Amino acid sequence: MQKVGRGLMGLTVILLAATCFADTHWKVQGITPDGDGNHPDLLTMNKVTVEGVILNDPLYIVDGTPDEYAPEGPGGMWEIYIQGGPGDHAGTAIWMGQCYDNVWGNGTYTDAEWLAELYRVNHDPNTGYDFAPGDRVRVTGLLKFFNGKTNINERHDTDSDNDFTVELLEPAAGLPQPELITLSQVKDAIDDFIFDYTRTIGCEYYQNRLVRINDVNITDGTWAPNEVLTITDDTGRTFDVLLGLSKGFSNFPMPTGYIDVIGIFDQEGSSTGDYRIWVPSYDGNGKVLTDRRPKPRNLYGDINNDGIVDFTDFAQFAAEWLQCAPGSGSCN
Ligand SMILES: [Ca+2]
Ligand SMILES: [Ca+2]
Repeated sequence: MQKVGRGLMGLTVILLAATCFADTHWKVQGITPDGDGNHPDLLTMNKVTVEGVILNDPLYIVDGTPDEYAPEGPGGMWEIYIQGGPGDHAGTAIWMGQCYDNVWGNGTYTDAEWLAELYRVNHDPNTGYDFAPGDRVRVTGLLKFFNGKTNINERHDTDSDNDFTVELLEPAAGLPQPELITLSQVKDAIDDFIFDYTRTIGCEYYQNRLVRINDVNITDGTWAPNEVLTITDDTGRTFDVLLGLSKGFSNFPMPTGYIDVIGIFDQEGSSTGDYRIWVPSYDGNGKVLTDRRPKPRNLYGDINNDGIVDFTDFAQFAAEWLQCAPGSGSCN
């Protein structure tokens, strides 16, 4: 009897470890008054676990193309943002690069190894399910503070001990409703960033989460993938919008007049500034800078989404003939 009891206790401990020990994103994103990360495991080899909903397709924000000889690193990159659920008002970026020797790290994945790593983190290890925005997942890995936020990554080291894992909790849970904010909540009257290290107000409160800003104009910048636009509201406050790598930013014209913007509230640069809204993709709707996801009208050959299958679609098809998406498994 005693043996059975102990066995059950052991099983209970394992189950608890598997289900209950997730950190909140709020804790992971904790900062000092100077804006630097203060999670205790930034200084240990303890892996932390967070749970939340995937906000983006990695290929829409960073280039995953293998390049093991990238002269200045990091070669291919992969990044997703995970947003916490109710009661956990924060989120965490999960990042991976191919060549760390040139970017303050150790080791380089060969192109084949890199594609295998991409495949590994893009799929649930237990079922092979292919992750997409809106899936709820559990991420376990090491913490590293970089340029204003605490990320989960490999600490720039290809040693498999430094791997992080992404596991499926709920497929197609749905993207969170973007939180509606105004620029006056993140910029002050003289258009400086509002930084509050307690994260009660200002930019840090929204970091790594999906937000929506209504009724702004695009007033500066370049309309093309991976470029930065400036948006301005009627009070004169401005904000940077980083466009993702989606071909939507070249295939469709830039929306004009008053528009709304939906994107990931991001910080990259300093610890108390350099905030931006990162919009991964655009579907050409003309009103909201966002991608409402595919609208194929039951015409899967309508690549440019204009409601007719014709030579414009064929040209796109021909231009991408035999290209493959890194991490999909088709490029190996
Ligand atoms: Ca920050
Ligand atoms: Ca078409």
